[in-house]
Amino acid sequence: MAIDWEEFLDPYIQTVGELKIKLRGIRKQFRKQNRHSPIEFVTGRVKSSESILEKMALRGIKEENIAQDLQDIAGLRIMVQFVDDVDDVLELLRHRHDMKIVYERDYIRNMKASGYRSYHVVIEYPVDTIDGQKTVLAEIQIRTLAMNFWATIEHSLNYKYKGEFPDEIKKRLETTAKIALELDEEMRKIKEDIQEAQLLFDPVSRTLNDGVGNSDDTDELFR
Ligand code: 0O2
Ligand code: 0O2
Repeated sequence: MAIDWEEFLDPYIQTVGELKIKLRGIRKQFRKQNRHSPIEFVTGRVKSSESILEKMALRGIKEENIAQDLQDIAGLRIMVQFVDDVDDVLELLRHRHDMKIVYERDYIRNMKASGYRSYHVVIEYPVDTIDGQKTVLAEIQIRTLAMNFWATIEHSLNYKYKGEFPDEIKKRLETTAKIALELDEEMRKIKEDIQEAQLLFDPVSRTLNDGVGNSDDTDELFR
């Protein structure tokens, strides 16, 4: 029996649309309060029927099992500035009442052999349709800008090589993954050092700034 793709994908399209608005809304709320947002930006996509069929064939997934076995038909990506922000985003997601986390895959602490790093959560998300409520699975990938930079480029190169990188390229990609990891670590340290310095000097600078009118130039990152 052929799948009616439009009917099948509709709830996923709705899910991605709703989640993009909700997750971008979190960023807006932080910004309004002049607080550092753990979310930098959000993207989302629905897997195409061609990619679904390809993955089904690759993994031997039967038609009746796609909704359960293919967890990233609805895919959201949350980009963050610092590695620590990943935990803050996870906390935010865990406390929400409109979704339920069902799986977590931590490829940040457990980097993939390719060099890929990201934190994946699979959620159950209920969508209201005119035919009633339907719960679908969606995958949210949480990653820093450096992880995203690496994964985006590796993914596009992968496409060219159809997943079969020559050994030399594989090695160089592993090296760049290590550089991205070091970049994240160095950025984390810089942030910590600046925060520490601010804690030490802030009372004085505030006193100095009093009446001068420039006491409000602290970056939102450190509020
Ligand atoms: P703005 O004003 O750019 O912040 P849509 O749902 O129509 O808004 P669409 O077409 O589905 O977006 O695209 P997608 O791929 O889901 O998301 C694109 C959003 O991610 C856009 O933001 C891009 O600006 C943002 N984006 C993509 N790459 C980067 C990046 O490297 N840095 C930053 N800061 N943002 C990026 P918006 O929400 O459309 O609005
Ligand atoms: P897309 O939509 O093109 O990104 P598997 O799919 O076999 O790797 P699993 O358990 O289904 O494994 O899912 P997993 O590993 O939690 O997440 C798979 C998704 O993570 C991939 O989606 C990629 O988006 C991302 N990913 C995983 N490994 C890599 C990697 O080595 N490089 C890059 N760039 N991304 C990776 P898809 O299905 O490949 O499709």
